[in-house]
Amino acid sequence: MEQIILSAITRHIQDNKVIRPSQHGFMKGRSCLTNLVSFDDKMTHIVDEGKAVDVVYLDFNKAFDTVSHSIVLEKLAPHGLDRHTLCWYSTQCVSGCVCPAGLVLDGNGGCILEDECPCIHNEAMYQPGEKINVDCNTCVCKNRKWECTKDQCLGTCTVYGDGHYNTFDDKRFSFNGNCEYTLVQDHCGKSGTANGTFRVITENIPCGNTGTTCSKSIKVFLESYELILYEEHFSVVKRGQNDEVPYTVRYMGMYLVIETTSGLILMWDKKTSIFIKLSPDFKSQICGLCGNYDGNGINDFTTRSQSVVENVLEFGNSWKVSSTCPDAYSIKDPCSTNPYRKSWSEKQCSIINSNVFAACHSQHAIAFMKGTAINTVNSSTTPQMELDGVSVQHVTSMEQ
Ligand SMILES: [Ca+2]
Repeated sequence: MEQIILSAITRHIQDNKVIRPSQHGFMKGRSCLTNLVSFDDKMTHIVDEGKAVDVVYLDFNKAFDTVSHSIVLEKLAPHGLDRHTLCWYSTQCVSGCVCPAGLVLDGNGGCILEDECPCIHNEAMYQPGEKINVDCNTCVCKNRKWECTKDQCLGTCTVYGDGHYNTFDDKRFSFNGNCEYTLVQDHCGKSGTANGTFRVITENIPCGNTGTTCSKSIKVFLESYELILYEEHFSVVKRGQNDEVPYTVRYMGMYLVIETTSGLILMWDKKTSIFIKLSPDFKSQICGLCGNYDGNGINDFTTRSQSVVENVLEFGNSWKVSSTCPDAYSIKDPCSTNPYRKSWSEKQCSIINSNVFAACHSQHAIAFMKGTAINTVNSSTTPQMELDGVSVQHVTSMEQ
């Protein structure tokens, strides 16, 4: 490559007669010998003419390679060598050149040592040594890679809005029926789970003129206790004799949190969102609309009779508590049944895609967008938008 550039520049210099014919050093076909012959010829001609000759010798050897690059570049520029060609000779950093040896680009136009390379998580950059939390684990950025603790985290099943579910194995689906349904229980008729310790049942409470869900009633069965969460209130029904209370109740911000001694944690926003958390000890030991928690989302549509089905209605209806309650039928797309509300609800929900939530966009805001827009279309009163449990009132006040 250097040879190609050199020959192109040499040709250009020769063609434009930048170097005088008296130059012999570093010229093709010329040497010290041709220099001597030429000098001798000129000198003898002058002597022949009877003139005196004085010779001054200068040793340029010492100046060799000591000429400042900037002076050379300054001299070459007027002879028609453009900026890009001169860049080959420049020792200064100029746009388009690479990082010095041993350094790498940092992605922001600077050069850094390889050890100082950042790590990336959800499109954000983190410097070496910085920590992030992923579920219950902590990850540290080291040598461009995340080094994480490997603690077993609690699994989470989420039920939100108007019949939207996300199972323990992260399968999302929508199912909207007007019966009581088993969300999760640990007595599934399999060996080792005959004696269950808990069962969570949910029922949608319709409102408005379209049958939209405005709240949920939740029943948690624990031994001889029945906990009822309904219309923002919490009540307990106790059956039989059992002095030891198998749960605790506390309030965390907008959530009511029930923690049972068997390891189930239920968070309720007192409206339509429920988060159920379970330790990995319950993996493959549970069943219901929250799936079987075996780490595989594909088999989460397992019916009460333990068969895996494709159809969400067949799956959902199998988890009815009362067999006399009518089956749910196919879900109508509210955007096509209420077209006049579609653009309004999209405008209302566009707040989730606005700058207020810019930092969340790479996380999961967009995934919730569809569900929230549909809920807004359905709602005949105030918008019932929820973003992973954050109400629209929260969102609006944040923006203001
Ligand atoms: Ca599963």
